[in-house]
Amino acid sequence: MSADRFAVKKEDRFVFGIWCLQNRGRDPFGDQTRPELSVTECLKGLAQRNAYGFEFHDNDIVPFGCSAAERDRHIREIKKLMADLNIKATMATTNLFYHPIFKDGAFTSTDPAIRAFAVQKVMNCLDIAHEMEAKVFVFWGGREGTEVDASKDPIEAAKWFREALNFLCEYVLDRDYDIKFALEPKPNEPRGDLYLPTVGSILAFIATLDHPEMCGVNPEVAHVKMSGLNVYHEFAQALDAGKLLDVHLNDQKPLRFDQDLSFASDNLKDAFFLAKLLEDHRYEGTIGFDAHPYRSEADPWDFVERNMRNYKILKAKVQQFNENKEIQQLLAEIHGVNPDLRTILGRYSKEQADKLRQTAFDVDRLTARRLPYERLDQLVTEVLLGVA
Ligand code: GLT
Ligand code: MN
Repeated sequence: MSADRFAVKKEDRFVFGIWCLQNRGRDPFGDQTRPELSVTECLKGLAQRNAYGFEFHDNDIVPFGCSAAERDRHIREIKKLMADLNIKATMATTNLFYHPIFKDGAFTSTDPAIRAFAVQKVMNCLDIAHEMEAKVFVFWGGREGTEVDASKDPIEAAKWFREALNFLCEYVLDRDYDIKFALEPKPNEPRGDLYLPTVGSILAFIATLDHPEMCGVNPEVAHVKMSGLNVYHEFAQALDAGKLLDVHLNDQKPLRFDQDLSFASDNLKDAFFLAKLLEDHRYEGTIGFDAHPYRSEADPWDFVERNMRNYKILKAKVQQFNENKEIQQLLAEIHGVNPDLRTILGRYSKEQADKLRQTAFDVDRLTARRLPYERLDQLVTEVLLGVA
């Protein structure tokens, strides 16, 4: 038997949103094209393929409005299945976007009763997350936004959003749950404009919360590309801040409607650099995929397999990049200049400032230095195309 070097292992920590597997191929212009899988079928299929775990919304596993007894039964059954299949629930999130009650927002609805209902729904979901031992709890503000800016003041909306999150942080502390919050940015869709559209806006917002240490970011490739931003840089911003708690890998053609394509199916280079970021900096969270099989697929399994496989292939390419002699020589040349000045800006002191003032710079020489980026970039292309 020939060993597949890209065979998925538990330690790859691959997880999928249940909603991705249950996606029925419906879109705004057409009806469903395949049957919805049961949660049991989803978990069995993931376990068979060695996925580490799954992410879920409250209503993916407990129907909206069901009784307490029904809720308990669903959770009991799912926990048994998880134990039998050796598969973990790694992230939980609340569906605050599907039910029409949230048509003008959940935490940022203009109606305080709806805001309170949303917080109550999240509290119930936090209880479920705790029971399922999910440690990351995502907030994707799918309905938090506007089409009509006359309808609400964004400062007021931010205040409501903050109030809800502060309340929920206290709830987690009060219950002593081992759970952290991860906010997921998106620029638009389903609302005309969503609040908290980018990683940077979320980081700035977190700094205004009562418990910033409990909150981080869950960036998604497609959402970054919908904004026309750089995927590598956006994810890096969260990682640099120590706030990258979860990731949603997928793909997307830039500046279009939310496509939720498979990871690395649109732009290999973007995907490569994202894998490089996560591998080089030893990101420790799970590798989550949030995408949909093409509408033309009869079931999600080729989709599941290719997402995990693409990550593993790109991870191998990252290693190849890091071990490529010519690439490393070029990088050493680019970064190896003026070693004696490397720490001059280190930490400010009067002496350091004097030293800097007295340093003479050869502007012409610095300007003229060689930056072999055409060659460097070509080598990336050759690594990716398998000819390096
Ligand atoms: C929804 C959305 C995703 C979010 C999920 C969490 S659900 O499908 O498109 O980006 O991560 O609520
Ligand atoms: Mn997502």
